Amino acid sequence: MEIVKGIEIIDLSIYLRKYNTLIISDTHIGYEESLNKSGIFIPRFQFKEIIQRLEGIFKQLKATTKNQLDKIIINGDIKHEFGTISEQEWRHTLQLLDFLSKHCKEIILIKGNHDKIIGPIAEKRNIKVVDQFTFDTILITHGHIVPNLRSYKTIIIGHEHPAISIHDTIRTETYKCYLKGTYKKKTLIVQPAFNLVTEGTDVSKEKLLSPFLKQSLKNFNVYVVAEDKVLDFGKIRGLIPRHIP
Ligand SMILES: [Mn+2]
Repeated sequence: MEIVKGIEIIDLSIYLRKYNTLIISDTHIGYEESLNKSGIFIPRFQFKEIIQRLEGIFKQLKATTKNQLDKIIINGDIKHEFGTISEQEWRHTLQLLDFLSKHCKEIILIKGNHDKIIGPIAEKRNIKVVDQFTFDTILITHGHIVPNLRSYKTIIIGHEHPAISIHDTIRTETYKCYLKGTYKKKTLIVQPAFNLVTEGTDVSKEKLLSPFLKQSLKNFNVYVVAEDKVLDFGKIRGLIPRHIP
């Protein structure tokens, strides 16, 4: 689904057709291990599911593009732990990078707030780590800080892990979602996390983290990712009028 001219959503990834580039964000590899360490016992299934989900995306891409991707950009927080690199993080992060490198010419890692010590992993595979990446008027940055926005027209961030609860008469379900709105008159796109352990932060209820989102979201558009479909749910304000300031 194209949400801005030239910017398409494929499941949990963004595809920039003109630049033949795929963007994913916030895989948070090692998240389960860190939950385990704090006494929360959940099985470690995430890595396998991330790979399966990516395989589905590459399959969808192949249907419309002939060539291999030029770039895959990971827009921050590829791994979870702040201060250390755990054994699982080392192993799975390298395996993920190796898997992605089979599908593109170049991988770019954008630094997230969890990526204080991503250097050693990136060096092992000769991968560039940058604070942000740009294509002409598009700025791609993690979203925990607002950099110099110059004359960019479109900003793509992750970091927030947006999700939204949908109510029907019987129950409430939470889905990962994209948000599209504005920030300082620029188009702002917030990408859901590729972390498959949790859906993320319910943007209609919870306090948001990103300085880009310290504003009213009522006019933001919501695109819900439900299984393998992306659905346009219109404006947040129409979805859950009582919760939005
Ligand atoms: Mn983050």
